[in-house]
Amino acid sequence: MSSGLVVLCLLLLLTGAQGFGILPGDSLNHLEITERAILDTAVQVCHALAQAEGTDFSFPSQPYTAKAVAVACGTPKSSKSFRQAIFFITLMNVRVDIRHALNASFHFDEEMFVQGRNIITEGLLAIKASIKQDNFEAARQKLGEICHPTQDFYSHSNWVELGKKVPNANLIRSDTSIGNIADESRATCRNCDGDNCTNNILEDIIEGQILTSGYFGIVPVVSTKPKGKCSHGGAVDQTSTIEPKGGINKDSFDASHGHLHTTAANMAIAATSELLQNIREDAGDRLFLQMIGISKRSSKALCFVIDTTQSMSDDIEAVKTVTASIINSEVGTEDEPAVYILVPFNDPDVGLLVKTTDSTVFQTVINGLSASGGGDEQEPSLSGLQLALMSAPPNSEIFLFTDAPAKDKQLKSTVTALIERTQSVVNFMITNSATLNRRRRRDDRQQNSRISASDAQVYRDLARTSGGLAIEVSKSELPEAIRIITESSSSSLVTLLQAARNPGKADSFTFMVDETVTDPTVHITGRSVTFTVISPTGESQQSSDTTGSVITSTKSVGNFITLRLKKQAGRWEVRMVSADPYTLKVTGQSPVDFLFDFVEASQGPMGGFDVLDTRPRAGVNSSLLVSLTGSDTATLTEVALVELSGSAEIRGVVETQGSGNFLVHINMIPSVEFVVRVKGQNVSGTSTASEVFQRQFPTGFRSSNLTMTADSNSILTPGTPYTVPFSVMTNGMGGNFTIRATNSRSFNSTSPTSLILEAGKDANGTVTLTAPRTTPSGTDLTLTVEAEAAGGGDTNYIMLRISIINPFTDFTEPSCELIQLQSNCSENCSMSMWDLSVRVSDGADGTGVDRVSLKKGNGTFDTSLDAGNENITLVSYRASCCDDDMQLEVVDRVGNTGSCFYTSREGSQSAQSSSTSIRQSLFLCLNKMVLGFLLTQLVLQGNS
Ligand SMILES: *[C@@H]1O[C@H](CO)[C@@H](O)[C@H](O)[C@H]1NC(C)=O
Ligand SMILES: *[C@@H]1O[C@H](CO)[C@@H](O)[C@H](O)[C@H]1NC(C)=O
Ligand SMILES: *[C@@H]1O[C@H](CO)[C@@H](O)[C@H](O)[C@H]1NC(C)=O
Ligand SMILES: *[C@@H]1O[C@H](CO)[C@@H](O)[C@H](O)[C@H]1NC(C)=O
Ligand SMILES: *[C@@H]1O[C@H](CO)[C@@H](O)[C@H](O)[C@H]1NC(C)=O
Ligand SMILES: [Ca+2]
Ligand SMILES: [Ca+2]
Repeated sequence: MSSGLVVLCLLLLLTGAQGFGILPGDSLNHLEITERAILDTAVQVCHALAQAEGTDFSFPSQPYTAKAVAVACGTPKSSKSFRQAIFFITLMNVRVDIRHALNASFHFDEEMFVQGRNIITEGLLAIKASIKQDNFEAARQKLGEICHPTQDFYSHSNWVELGKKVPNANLIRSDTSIGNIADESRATCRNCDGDNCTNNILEDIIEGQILTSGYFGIVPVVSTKPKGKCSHGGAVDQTSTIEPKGGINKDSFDASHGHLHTTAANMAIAATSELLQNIREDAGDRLFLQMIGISKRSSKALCFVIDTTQSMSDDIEAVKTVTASIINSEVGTEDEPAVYILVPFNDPDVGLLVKTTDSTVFQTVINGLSASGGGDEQEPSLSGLQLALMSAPPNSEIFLFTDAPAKDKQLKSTVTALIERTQSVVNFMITNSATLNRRRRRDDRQQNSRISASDAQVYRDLARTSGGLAIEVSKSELPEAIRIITESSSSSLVTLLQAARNPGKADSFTFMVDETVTDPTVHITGRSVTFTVISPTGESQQSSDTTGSVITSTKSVGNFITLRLKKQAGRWEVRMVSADPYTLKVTGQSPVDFLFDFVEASQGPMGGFDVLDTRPRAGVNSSLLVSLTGSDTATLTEVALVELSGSAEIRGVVETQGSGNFLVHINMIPSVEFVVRVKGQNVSGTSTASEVFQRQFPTGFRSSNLTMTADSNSILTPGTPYTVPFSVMTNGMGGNFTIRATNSRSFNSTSPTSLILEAGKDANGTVTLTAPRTTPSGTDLTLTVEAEAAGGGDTNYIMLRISIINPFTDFTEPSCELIQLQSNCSENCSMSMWDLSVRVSDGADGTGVDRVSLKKGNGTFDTSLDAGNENITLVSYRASCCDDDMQLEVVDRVGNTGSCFYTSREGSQSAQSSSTSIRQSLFLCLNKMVLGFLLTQLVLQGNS
């Protein structure tokens, strides 16, 4: 560990258990570099937006935090989704060190400049395409991936040693020169002077401004490093033991070029910010902010999965009414869903799925629903739910309406896996169930219930795993039930406790309500339940008490009871008595919450931790990376994995990582379904009083004896078969395992249907799928591959997010052609004007000009389409001679962005100041016409 925190690269992971984190010292790692760049850029964008909208903006104090930035942006409730986006992007960044450890292109090692840049520019176009289709999760994944090489460039190449003061803007463009790259045969380094590597890059390389980077290898094979080339350096890099010895990386303070660590890290932050700005310019401010989790709307989706068979007409009417009321109360607020999703299902048809951000469109679609058909008394409800889970963003809230048993119960384990992976909450609104309170049965128009107790159990199990509720009511009670359950849905809803008992038994449950929690509410589902609620001061109220001071309101409908508690901080208790199965869920509103992922020590040569896309391994140790949200002062004190249906728990050891992150080591993952419960201290800013808080993650998790891995390029090209090789291994009993591959778009796919596993040995398979040629670029796809032991005892799965991107043929930004520039500027600039006209086109093979905007200059700016050729945009500009510079931003339809610079100044003044500003401007594309114009000026000046 003495080597400190390794930065920007592979060595990050080589120090062992501290794969990512913050050790003493000021070295910066990929996580911090990425987070700082995102925070900085968010502040800039929110500031620009506020200026454009004429609203106030107060800069948060430094160092920025997700919470403070969300507040400054005027969207305090986005604090959690912003943190979540940063968490995900940084983890996808760090993953590159594990998944692509030895692929030099991802790290700009071995002079792989062209290959490294291709990863960045192709990734950029994929991100832009995904954002255009509102696929923010896919965009974040790719962003994490390309941030990695973007940052490594400054640590692994000699850019900093060449004396550069700004990032290499050509790394986010595809048609320019990256720089003067050293020939393969050219020597670039000499031996270090012992441990002192400050002077090992050859003088002619520095003087000639020639770009090189270090070679890296974990085995000492001479052939991996051409003669005379620099090495990466450090204990693990075996090429650095071969002449020229030593290295040039700036990953940390004690790296070979550690004296330049801070410069390299700051340059990496600036370069990451430029990358983000480039995405912003294409996406626009609002969509860009939404991609990083900042929105004036909730980050959540509102998703309805509705049975539309004959018997459902009352339920559908109830859904229409409630949709209208949700939309009326939430539109324009921070609780308004980011997206609305509808999945109708009939028998046998499931879908079509409707996904829209427009509440009016959604209401119209819902109003258009009608009930008909359905054939027999069972419906494919789990197929509908499966489609919703695969298509909705993670952390969605889903409501499923049905009055029939699932016809497709075989999908239960697939749906359970999807719930775990997407951490979505599913509430089942079931009418016509046999477990209804019999007294109410008379209200029903349909006398014969179709859903038996065991049929309902499928829905109850899925609701419980998701942290949702299975509400069983009569058709006439449905509107009331929906109203109660949607009332408490809000973007700041937190879960304090959740438990289930099946079979029912008397049990007592305690939970902490902290100062930040408002509206503490208990939700109970079950039949013939009695309970006592005891407040922190010892007051109690029983279910039979109609008055009392502890419960402020009770609402009961069907099998569902909601109790609002008075606001009192401290330790509460609920004592439950019932012989029937029941569930208990305690929620509140609070900004303070947590996120987490299971992480696993990588088996690869580089060690480190990677986020699991699968269930964690049963019976062995494991780790969680936990991130607290909504508070800059809270700390985590306890993490426990608690059996969902019992009270046994396993506590972890918490290790602080900084930035609100904590690594938690668990000795043994439970072998039954469990939930993750945390406790912490919330130190409030205004007083010294500490507050203990408790939160629980809604999702129930399971472990597995199966391990699954799958890897593939995360970009799929339509019309071309896409293969995903995967492997499965069991640590339990071998045998014949069922394999299922499912994708969210029902694309044709092939995969083995079973694999024979021997204990401890892996078996391999491949999923091959093809997207139709016409699939739009930016479409997302989720693919789940499941393996299930005979008899369904043990299941594991892996879920991959794939972006569908059409092969780009357009890698060039639009160009500007100056038609005329007139400047009759006199001594007194305010008395005179200059004007110009420019023709902007994207070339014969281009996708066309998407937009042209004025980036600099306060003159009159106009654009029009050329009457003779729609692919040409004409620009006219007229400004005062006092405002003598203007800059255009030109963007094509796939997001290639360039800019064109013009000035009214003449002679030496013009040429000099223009070229300086071009060199310094980060996104300036020096297009050929402008260059021509300036060169003309230079030549003119030289002649005179
Ligand atoms: C390393 O070498 C440089 C130049 O060769 C010298 O200026 C510097 O003092 C040396 N550093 C150490 C720690 O010896
Ligand atoms: C894993 O295997 C062990 C031993 O074979 C067994 O006891 C345990 O139940 C299995 N766990 C799961 C989740 O199947
Ligand atoms: C494995 O099970 C599948 C179906 O469950 C069956 O089709 C296949 O033949 C079995 N394989 C072997 C080798 O028994
Ligand atoms: C899927 O495969 C079937 C048969 O191989 C073919 O008829 C169908 O057109 C394919 N569908 C798509 C969307 O490619
Ligand atoms: C499965 O694939 C992995 C990696 O691709 C390989 O190491 C392993 O030997 C393969 N196993 C079998 C049984 O083919
Ligand atoms: Ca049916
Ligand atoms: Ca173009």
